[in-house]
Amino acid sequence: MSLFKKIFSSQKKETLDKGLEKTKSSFFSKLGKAVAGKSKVDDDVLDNLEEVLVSSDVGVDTTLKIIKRIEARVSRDKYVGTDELNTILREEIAGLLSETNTTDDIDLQIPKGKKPYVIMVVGVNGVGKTTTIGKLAYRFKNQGLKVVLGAADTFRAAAIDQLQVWADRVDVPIVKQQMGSDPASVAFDTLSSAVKQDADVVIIDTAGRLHNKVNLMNELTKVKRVMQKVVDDTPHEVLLVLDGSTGQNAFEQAKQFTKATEVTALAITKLDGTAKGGVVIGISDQFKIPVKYIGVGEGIEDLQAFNKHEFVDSFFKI
Ligand SMILES: Nc1nc2c(ncn2[C@@H]2O[C@H](COP(=O)(O)OP(=O)(O)OP(=O)(O)O)[C@@H](O)[C@H]2O)c(=O)[nH]1
Ligand SMILES: [Mg+2]
Repeated sequence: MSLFKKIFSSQKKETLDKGLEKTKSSFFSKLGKAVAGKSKVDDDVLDNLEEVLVSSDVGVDTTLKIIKRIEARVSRDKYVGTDELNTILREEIAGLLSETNTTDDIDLQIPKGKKPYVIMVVGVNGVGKTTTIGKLAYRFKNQGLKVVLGAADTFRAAAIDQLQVWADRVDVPIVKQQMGSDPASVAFDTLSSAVKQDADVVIIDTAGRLHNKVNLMNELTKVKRVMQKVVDDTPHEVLLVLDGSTGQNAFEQAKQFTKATEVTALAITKLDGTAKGGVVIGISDQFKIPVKYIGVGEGIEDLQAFNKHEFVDSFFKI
């Protein structure tokens, strides 16, 4: 590894460590209380552990799965000390993440043959779609890819302006129309322009309001259909953005969006400043859609490609 890469990856690790700090400290202080005065993992400890996992937003189903697996180990090995609990938990969580993130690819892979590669970004309002798009554009541009943004959230004028700010910041072209115009038409224009410019990646922003779920989902379907008039197998990715700090609410949103549209990748934002980082584990397990990115701050570089090994390392590093 080059020196530059080493420095860069250690900085990245630091941001991840910092981003997960709140989740970790809350989790381990609860875990400490759960095993206080106990040397052996018994039913009491498992009950307490269950509570710790649920209250850390891992979600009930995933928690039960983890507890069952630990129970099986305890009954097999007869004596399992509470001092081993960290290691066991770490192994089980790493195992769960590997079931969904099956490869070691840690970024959306942009295949050479598909030009433009179209990523449609969806999610309810305020979760961090536009910010994530800006950070992603920066990331792809740094990889030498030509990026075009499409402002298909035409619901609010500010939404278009916000994407414009990111386009300027990253210095990539944006295709937009006026507020209130048809999102599908913006998406169509964006793809046409991207084809003309021979762009590598297109990222489409979409509106996230859910007060009329049926409308929103119909709109997404229409955007998809119209984009297919330009490039027939688009979108290549539907990236669902979830706000990690909303805990169980993020599960609910994932449920609704996956019902309505085929989601291929997840980005979980705002993990900095929240103790609810356990959602990453539960959502990855429950929806079997790979978490591809995590947001650990508001800055342009605060989007990390999700690396399951680093995540677990960082989480269990005391
Ligand atoms: N701390 C932190 N803040 C974030 C992160 N990602 C986004 N935000 C902030 O969350 C707020 C909402 O982000 P937007 O990108 O506007 O969200 P959106 O989904 O596009 O929202 P709408 O356009 O209203 O649907 C902004 O203040 C962002 O700076 C993150 O990873 N960490
Ligand atoms: Mg937005």
